[in-house]
This record gives sequence, C-alpha cells and structure tokens, in this order.
Amino acid sequence: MAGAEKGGINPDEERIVALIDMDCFYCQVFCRKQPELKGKPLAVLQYSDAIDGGSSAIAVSYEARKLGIKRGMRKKDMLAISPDVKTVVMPHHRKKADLTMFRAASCEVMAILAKHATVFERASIDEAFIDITANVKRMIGLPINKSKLHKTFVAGYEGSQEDQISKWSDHVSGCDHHSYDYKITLAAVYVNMIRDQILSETQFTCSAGIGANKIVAKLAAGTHKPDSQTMIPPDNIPALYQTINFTKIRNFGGKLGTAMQQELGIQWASELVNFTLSDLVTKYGDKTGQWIFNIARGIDHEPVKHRALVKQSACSKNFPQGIKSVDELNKWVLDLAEELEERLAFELADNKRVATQFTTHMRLGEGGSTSTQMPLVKCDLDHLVASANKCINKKLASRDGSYNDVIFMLSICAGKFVPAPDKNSIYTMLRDKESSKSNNKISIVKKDPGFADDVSERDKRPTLSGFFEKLKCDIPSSSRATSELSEPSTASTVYPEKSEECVKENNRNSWNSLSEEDTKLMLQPVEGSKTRCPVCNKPVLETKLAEHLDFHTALTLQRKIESELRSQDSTSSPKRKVPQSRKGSKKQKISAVQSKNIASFFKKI
Ligand code: TTP
Repeated sequence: MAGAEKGGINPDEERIVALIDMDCFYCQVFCRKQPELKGKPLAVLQYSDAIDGGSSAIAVSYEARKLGIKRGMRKKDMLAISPDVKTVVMPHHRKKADLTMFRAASCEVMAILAKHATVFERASIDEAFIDITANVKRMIGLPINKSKLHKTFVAGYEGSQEDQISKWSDHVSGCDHHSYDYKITLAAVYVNMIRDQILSETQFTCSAGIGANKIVAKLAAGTHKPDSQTMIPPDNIPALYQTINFTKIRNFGGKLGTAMQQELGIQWASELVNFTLSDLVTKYGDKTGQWIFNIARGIDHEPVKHRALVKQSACSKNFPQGIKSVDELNKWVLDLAEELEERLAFELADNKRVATQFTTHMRLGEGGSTSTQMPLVKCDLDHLVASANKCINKKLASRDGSYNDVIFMLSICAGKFVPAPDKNSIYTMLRDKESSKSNNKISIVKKDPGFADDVSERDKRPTLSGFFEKLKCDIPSSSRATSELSEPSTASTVYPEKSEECVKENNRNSWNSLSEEDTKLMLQPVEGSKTRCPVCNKPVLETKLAEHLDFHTALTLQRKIESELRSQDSTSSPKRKVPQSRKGSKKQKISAVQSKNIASFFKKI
C-alpha cells in the first residue's frame, strides 16, 4: 500500500496543499501601526514593566532574532544582549491582553486567502491551510516562468535560492503536464501570487509551504522564513526528513512525541521509516500505529477542511499567584463571561451562528489541569456565568463548602457552533419569550466560606420548562430535564499545559472585516457536518439543527396537549362510565390534534 502512495501521493486522491504562515505576526501588526518600528529589532511584551517587573516577549521580529533575542526572554535580558532592541507592550482591556487589533489584521489576511482557495482551513490567528488542487488544475498547460518563482525554495535542494530554482526548472522542463512535479511548480507560482497580494493589500509578509498534504506543507513552511516559500516535491520528502527533528511534525509535539522519543529512541523524522507497521501497531495500537507508519513515508490522508470561522471562542486568564478569594473568583468569572458574551454576540451578528457547548478549563494547584463540559442552552451573560459556576463547583466544591484547590488558570470557552435558529422558528420564539422574562440578575459563586454554592438557588433562571410551568401545564419529566441547563460532564482531564496553546485558541475570533461575499463563501455549511443537539444530545446535521430544535418544542407542545386532555379526563366524574365509542373518539381527538397541528407539521429528523 505504501508503495502505491510513494512520496505522500495517493493516486486516487492527489492534492496540492499550502500552509500560509504570517511572519512574526504581532510584530508586523505593531509595525504597520507604528511605521518607525519597521526594520528594527523588536519584541512584543506581554505586560508593561510597571505591571510585571520582568515581562517576557511573546513575539520577536526577525531583526531581533538575528541578534539572538528569543521568544520568552525578559526585557532586561534582551537589553543586555542589545540596547537597540525596541519593545512594545500588548494592549490590555479588563486587565487582560486585548487581541482586537491582531484579530482584525488576521481577518484581512484570511479574507484574501479564502478568495484564492477552493478549500480554506483557518488553523490559528496567523496560519491557514489552503487546498489549491482545483486552482492548479486550471493552470495546467501554462509554461513555467522562473521569474514567477522568486523567494521560492525546493526542499531537499542545497545552495542559494537562485541555484535551487535554476536546477529545479531544468528538471521540470523535462516533465510532462500530468506529472506532480510540474503541478507543484504551478502551485508555487500561484502561492507566490497570493503572498504578493497579501503584502500589497496588508503590508504583511508571510511564508508558505507547498506539498501533497498538510503534514509536509507545514514542515516545508518552517524551513525558509521570513517572506519565502518552500515547495516539497514528493521524491524529496526523505531528504527533508533527514534535516527535521521528528517532534516538529504536526501532532508529534506533545505527549505522543515524548513517548515515541523514549520508546523508539529516535531524533530525526527520517528514522521513523526504520519501524515496521507491526512494530508501530504493537506499540501504539492499530489506528495510531498505521498513522505513524504513513507519516514516516510522507503520507497523510487528512484533507484540508472547510473552516473559515473559529471552532470555538475562549477567554482565559492566568493567575500566577493563584486565585485568593471567592470575591476574586466571582470577579473573574464575571469578567471572562462578559468578554465571551461580547464575542458570541459578534458570532451571532456577523456569522449567524450560536454556540451550543460550554467548556471550562482550569489549571489547579494539586488537581493538575482539568476540563469540564456541558451543553450551552443560551449565549447570554446569565447562562455563561451560571455554566461557569456549575463547572467550577463541580470540580472544586467540597462537602463542607470550602475550596479544595487553588486556580492558577481559568478559561471559559463556547464552541460547537451551529447556524442560528431562524427568527421565526417556534424554538426561537419560545426562547425569546422566556428570555424576556429574565430578571437579568446574575448570581455567582457563594461568597463565604467557599465554593460550595447552592447551585439550585443560583440557577433559578427561566427555562423552556419555566415557560410551560407558567402556562400551568405538565411537562413530562424527560422533557423538563432536557430543557434545563444540564449537569456538566467531565469531558477530559487533559488540557494543553503550554500557555501558547491557550493563547492561540484565544486568539481565534470573529470576522468583522469580511465582505458580504467572503462571508457568504465562508459560511457555506460543510456538507454532512454533524453536531450534537443541546437538548437530546443526538448527532444532527448542522444544517438541520434549527429544524430539529423545532421538533423538540413541538414534542413538548404535543405532550402538553395530551396532558391537558388527560387532566380534563380525570376531572370528569369517575363514576360516570364513558361509553366505549366516546373513549375512542377522545383518542381520535388527541391523535387528530397531533397529526394536524404538530406531527404533520414538523418532520422528525
Ligand atoms: P507564531 O506563528 O507561533 O509566531 P510568530 O508569527 O510570532 O513568528 P514566526 O514568524 O516564527 O511564525 O505566533 C503567532 C502570534 O501569536 C505571535 O506573533 C504572537 C502570538 N503568540 C503569543 O501570544 N504567545 C505565544 O506563546 C505564541 C507562540 C504566539
């Protein structure tokens, strides 16, 4: 099988993928705002020195890198290396880094990328994969013009950039137009054009990797930075692998990579090929073993997924000294929830979608890192605060009502976005009606003595069942349970320790600056993409969720009608015998109501 896919190409599924990665992104955004910084050694600090005596760099310009300045260095250490280093401090809002300026800049770039690729997958605030197979297909037949391959390198080749392109052009001139080497060269020309456009429209430089799949494109992108691109012809993958530490391969950076380092005793990507499929399957199981075996040969079947919008919105805060009191925790829960609510409001207004899942991540003193998930019924402040408290209490409240651990990092996150239900749907109407009755009172965790809050008190908020209760109708227990904010479930206890991961996730956000046309393009639902219904937790096509929620509402109405009919029945004299024929007519009446008013109207999904 591997032979059939030699060099990372599956003959049935030939793709050309590029990873576009902005160069020292935050530095470039600052330089555009303050042009006097351009070309200078520059570092972006997390905090000003007044806030944190020795704040460290989160982004470093290439001029500063040449001097030996690295990300994570403290300001005083950088100045000791070179007094010429300029520093700027991240903007702050609510005592947290404010990413608005960077998100807006990211949107400008992503909008250009989305226009030029058949499939576009945003990977982080400054990175995106694009599948340009179809774009390249349209170019087949064009002659290769060396001048269009400026700033382009060929992985596996040595020498200057000009030498590499000269050698490669000679090779490609002998290839036919169906060969992958010819097509990847067209792709390099195309990506150069996109990078030029990004530069002229935004003033930002970026780097790119071009290859047969996401894994090799990502590896290639990192080999020549800044403002350059690298193509990786399939036959050159073994040569590239000889120069790359295997932990640099996507997904090998974490626990799996560490375990592999210990168990396989390898350092370079090229060494992976020494292990047989059965070795790898025995050590890592069928799926992971096969996957590693493929990666060793440059094979990766994962397609570029259509994802123009962020997967989730997260707001987080580190507490180096730990949260000291319940008041402090209350304050931060409220602050984070307010920020998240703002972002979710943008998601609704700009992208016409709502989040249906809520996750809380915490880094604790003794409890390590922990993550709790629950369905999100509504994206307002009230629900966000209540959900966060529920998750926090579940983890931290001990029976005597005291803290049982210290929080060093708190992150709240809303995800599993689905298209916003239609304004005219029954679900939306009922939800809005119910919501208008909310007294907007936000209750947070109990003041004293600890976290053990009375959740039932705190969560006295209107729900769908509340709406029906007001109507004095019986809701069967099953529907009541599902229409209320469900109990959180612990999803996993694994959370990326690296703050980088949190920051990157946090960085991903809205698409305010896209044109209507771009937004439409990006909002095209992924064919067949499924989500879980926040009410019944069943998998549902994203595009059908609104309709599915209408079904739940209809079901509740149906039960209400049944219940009303039952109660009418029970209030009638028990002694009075109902003739058989009339009993039958009542059943018919119920079923007539069901079939005419509800069942026939809402299709079960
Ligand atoms: P990166 O793409 O990792 O780095 P970069 O763009 O600064 O530099 P390079 O040219 O090497 O790709 O991160 C993108 C931005 O994300 C970065 O400019 C600053 C921000 N960031 C943080 O805030 N904290 C972090 O720990 C990291 C890694 C990045």
